[in-house]
Amino acid sequence: MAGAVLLDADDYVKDVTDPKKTKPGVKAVKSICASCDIACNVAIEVKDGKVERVRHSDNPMFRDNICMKAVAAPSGFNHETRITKPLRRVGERGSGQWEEVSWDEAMADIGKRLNAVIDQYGPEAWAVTTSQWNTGTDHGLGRRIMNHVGSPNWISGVALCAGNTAAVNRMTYGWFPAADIGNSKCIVLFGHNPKKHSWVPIHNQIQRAIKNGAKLIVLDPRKSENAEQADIWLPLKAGSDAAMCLGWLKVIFDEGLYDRAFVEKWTIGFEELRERVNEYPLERVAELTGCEPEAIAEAARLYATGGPSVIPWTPITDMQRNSTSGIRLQSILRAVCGHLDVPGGDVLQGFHPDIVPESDIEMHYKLSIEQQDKQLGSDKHPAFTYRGQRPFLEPGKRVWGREYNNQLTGCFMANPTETFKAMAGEGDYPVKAFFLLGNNPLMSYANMPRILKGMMNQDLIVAHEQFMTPSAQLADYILPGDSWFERPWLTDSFGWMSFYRVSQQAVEPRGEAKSTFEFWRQIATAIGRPEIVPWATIEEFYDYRLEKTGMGFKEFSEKHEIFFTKPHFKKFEQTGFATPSGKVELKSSVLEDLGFDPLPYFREDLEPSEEYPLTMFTGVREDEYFQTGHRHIPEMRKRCPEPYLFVSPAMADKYGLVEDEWAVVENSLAAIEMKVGIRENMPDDLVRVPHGWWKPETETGVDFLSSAYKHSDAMLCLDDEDHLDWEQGIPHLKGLSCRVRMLSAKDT
Ligand SMILES: Nc1nc2c(c(=O)[nH]1)N[C@H]1C(S)=C(S)[C@@H](COP(=O)(O)OP(=O)(O)OC[C@H]3O[C@@H](n4cnc5c(=O)[nH]c(N)nc54)[C@H](O)[C@@H]3O)O[C@H]1N2
Ligand SMILES: Nc1nc2c(c(=O)[nH]1)N[C@H]1C(S)=C(S)[C@@H](COP(=O)(O)OP(=O)(O)OC[C@H]3O[C@@H](n4cnc5c(=O)[nH]c(N)nc54)[C@H](O)[C@@H]3O)O[C@H]1N2
Ligand code: SF4
Ligand SMILES: [Mo]
Repeated sequence: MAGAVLLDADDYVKDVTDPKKTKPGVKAVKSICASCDIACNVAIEVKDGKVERVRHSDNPMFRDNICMKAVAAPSGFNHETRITKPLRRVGERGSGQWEEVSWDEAMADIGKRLNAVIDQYGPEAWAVTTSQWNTGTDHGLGRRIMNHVGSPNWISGVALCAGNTAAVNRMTYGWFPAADIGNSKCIVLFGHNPKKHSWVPIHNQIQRAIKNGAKLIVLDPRKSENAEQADIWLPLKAGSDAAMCLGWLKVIFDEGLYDRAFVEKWTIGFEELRERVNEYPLERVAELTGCEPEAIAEAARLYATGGPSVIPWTPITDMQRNSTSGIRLQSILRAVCGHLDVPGGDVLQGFHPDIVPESDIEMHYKLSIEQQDKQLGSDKHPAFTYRGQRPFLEPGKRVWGREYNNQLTGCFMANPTETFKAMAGEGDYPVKAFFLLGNNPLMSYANMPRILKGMMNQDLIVAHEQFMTPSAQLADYILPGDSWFERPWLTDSFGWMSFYRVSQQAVEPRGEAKSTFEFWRQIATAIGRPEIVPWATIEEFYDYRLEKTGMGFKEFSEKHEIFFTKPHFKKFEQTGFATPSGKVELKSSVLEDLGFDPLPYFREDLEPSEEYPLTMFTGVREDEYFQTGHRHIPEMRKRCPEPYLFVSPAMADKYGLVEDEWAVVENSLAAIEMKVGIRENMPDDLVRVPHGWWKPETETGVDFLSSAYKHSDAMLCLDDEDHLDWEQGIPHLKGLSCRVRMLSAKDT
């Protein structure tokens, strides 16, 4: 880590906010940062084909949206450890030894071996994991090829983050709404904690709304940065969000604070919901959540009457064993309080009328129903699979103009746990070929030991990556991925909102790095199906998508930084909702038909045991890193060199935990090592475990995995049925039992 300067976090962005500081001879290129998944518009300054610096956008609309990760990005992408040539495994899987090959050689072999797996086991034996946003240019092309070939087994980190929220929101009102934070009068954050260096645009929107008089309600067991600023802070128990929502509804119904006219005209199942909610009197909710009844009631009243209010999307309820109920309850609150599709509320945006969306590029209709039904997880946990989302095809067409509306890419996914079981030989059928693009799957789902077993059991693993991640270390081929400096980009806001933004290519790719667009184009050719991706270049592909605007990509990207139509509210008054009934389904017909409780409920939380008396959650993102990435960047690593667990002073006293010393966190699955951070704002019964730690500077190969065994939270994340949400089958990361002790000499 030599040479890195330790700056105050804000110093990184202070210097880059003044465009006058652009040096002579330097060209500023319009770009979108993809160093995390919120995609800020920024500018890249280029001289002699090299990136000089990343600074804020010239457009005043985006001026404040930049964080230190963007400023440090050149250091990250120019790093000596970046993979710049295709690599082929030498020796056994996970040997850690590689030889350089050409793209052509790699593709020829990959195509042959993928076809062999498909011939022997069927197309469903090919699974892909990706995270659309990191790679930017995937644009649904992976899905398109899989749909043509016949595999439904696509998974992504969005199963634990926003993709699943989209799928579950559809069960209530047919589309996942986006919060109009800027015009809102009351903002409710369920744990979600955007900061100056963590999703800065959302942080800025919240700050502006507060300046304009909006109230802030924060639900968080820890006094987070947003909780500090809140008008009401509810320090609820980890994992109890759904119980809290039931309590809010109880107050709102009992006190008549809901929008009666909307409920009568636009909802079904109100009486049944009301009966269910009556099972949750405030005393019970207070016990389940650990919050004061009066504070719960006060927050509920403010949300219902202080509007227009928003409940912005939060990943916190995406990762709980009550996730489906939690997400459904948030959607029900929006609807019954009249905050749905109104200015300052949660808005159903739909598609942009003039641009071909990724939902169309994916061509899901090409995948036969027979193959769709083989999707792993469909039977046990169908909520976001083809089976669970099929009832929305006809309503989607009626309201939004197309059958397959793949919002946040989360509406037609296989279940990750079931996919890893199939890879490990523990499923209904084998998965034998696994592709990973811009995702570090070993560490970004639950139960890393089983993911490892599954990966070691593959005939073919192909990684499209920038760095030698623990997952890439297990591949047969690693193909070098380009960076967001090195490609143009047309983003469609995750297929969630109707606006598009553009990024221009600033510099040439390093070495032989290529985009995911190019990766998929070459894969289609390698398997003998070039017609599936008929565009020769990404610009040509964008030209096709933009045809209706009358502009090619070049002109479009020069003219526009953001492209949208005028917002239009209460569209449901013309079209109804995109649910089977056309109404807001407080009682979900789809969940009922799938054999689940159609009403939201609270499955009481897991009790800590004598052996594992503490409760932990994974989360509180570090400002310096995005997810499992960036630990190689010296400037960032110097600021945050080691993984830290957080405990309260009382917990530290009780268990003899010493600040800045190494401790062990363990549960029934594994034990990992973290340094101890004693934090006044932690409650006395809760441990914070950070996500995504490995050390790129340490030894590679399956025996070491660059210290991922030692530090990855995924080692501790359980995925037995007790720890999975019933409807979706996603794991409980907010309220796991564990114990903590100091690391002793015998551990090392
Ligand atoms: N156990 C556990 N799992 C989790 C979470 C958790 O807290 N705990 N959090 C969940 C959440 S909130 C999310 S959003 C997901 C995130 O899941 P992902 O967004 O998939 O994040 P990572 O798994 O860190 O994988 C990112 C990888 O992409 C690579 N990469 C970055 N940019 C590019 C690019 O342009 N091209 C290519 N080819 N590669 C690129 C990086 O080097 C990195 O290795 O994970 C979820 N999974
Ligand atoms: N710098 C940086 N910024 C990022 C990311 C990053 O990796 N680095 N990742 C991005 C991504 S993909 C995501 S999803 C977001 C995640 O970021 P956030 O949505 O802000 O989530 P976290 O930081 O994991 O945790 C937020 C809060 O949840 C609280 N919490 C823990 N358990 C519970 C619970 O059961 N209920 C409730 N209500 N609260 C709970 C914690 O105390 C914590 O204060 O950040 C994004 N921004
Ligand atoms: S918050 Fe930071 S890392 Fe994320 S997109 Fe914006 S500038 Fe990039
Ligand atoms: Mo996320």
